[in-house]
Amino acid sequence: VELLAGLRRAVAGGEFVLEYQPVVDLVTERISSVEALLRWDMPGQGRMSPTDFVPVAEESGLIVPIGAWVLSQACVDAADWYARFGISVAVNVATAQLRDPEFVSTVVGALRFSGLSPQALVLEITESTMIAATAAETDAVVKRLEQLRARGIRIAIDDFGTGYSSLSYLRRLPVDILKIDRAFSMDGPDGADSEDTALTKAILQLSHSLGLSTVAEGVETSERADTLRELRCDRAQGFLYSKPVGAGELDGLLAAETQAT
Ligand code: G
Ligand code: G
Ligand code: MN
Ligand code: NA
Repeated sequence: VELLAGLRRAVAGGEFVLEYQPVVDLVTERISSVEALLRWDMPGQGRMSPTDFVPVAEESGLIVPIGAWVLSQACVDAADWYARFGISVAVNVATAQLRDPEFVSTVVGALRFSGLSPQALVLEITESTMIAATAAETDAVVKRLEQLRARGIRIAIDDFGTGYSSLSYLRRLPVDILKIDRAFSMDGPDGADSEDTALTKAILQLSHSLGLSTVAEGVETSERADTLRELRCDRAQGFLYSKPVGAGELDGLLAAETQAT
């Protein structure tokens, strides 16, 4: 209850900030996009991680206004990076946002306000979006995603491989990008064990045969990056390249990369 009251105040009080984690092209090793990650700076109490407050925000429905703020802030920040560096931005979208009939106009509004090109925006949804949804809800979500894609916005499936209905879900949802969960890069000496690598290989074959672009999450070692490159994974994200950083720091990373060429 206390957390919920705090979250209500946070929306109005400007207590949220965004960090950005680079996503690197495995061939060029340059930043091609960033993922926006929400942080809550509680006055006098430090920063709280989204894993601790997003579930509460989802249950209470507060994720809808919070998510609208995330979208508009991320689009404003990314408009500059896209213009200067061609970088796109990925925003996490909760199930409650996708079920909101106003969601398409919220996204379109954020693009208009910021001037960001729809081609520079990716929406990350998770496999759990379809679990416990009625057929009518599923149809409504699919229709919204199709409307967004028709405008040039891309859709990514986040944390792929850890949910329940991965394959049927891929058939149903209009998606462009598949993000392989970091669980597949975490367990062994090169960051993954042989079983993880076999599964990663199968996921990459599947995604490529469906014409999807691929991002591996949680890449912490150059050995893992080499394996992923050999398996033709397109892009990677993880501590090997950068942890999530503030907008100012990301700006510095992008500028340094441009100077290096
Ligand atoms: O980077 P980090 O440890 O903070 O992310 C933890 C989790 O919180 C991730 O699963 C991520 O998808 C989720 N998350 C981060 N930012 C947002 C956001 O803006 N909206 C939603 N719905 N989830 C987010
Ligand atoms: O949206 P998603 O569930 O992918 O959220 C990304 C989460 O993963 C964030 O909490 C982020 O801080 C975390 N993360 C990003 N890179 C790495 C990594 O290389 N290793 C680990 N263990 N966590 C990571
Ligand atoms: Mn994500
Ligand atoms: Na993820």
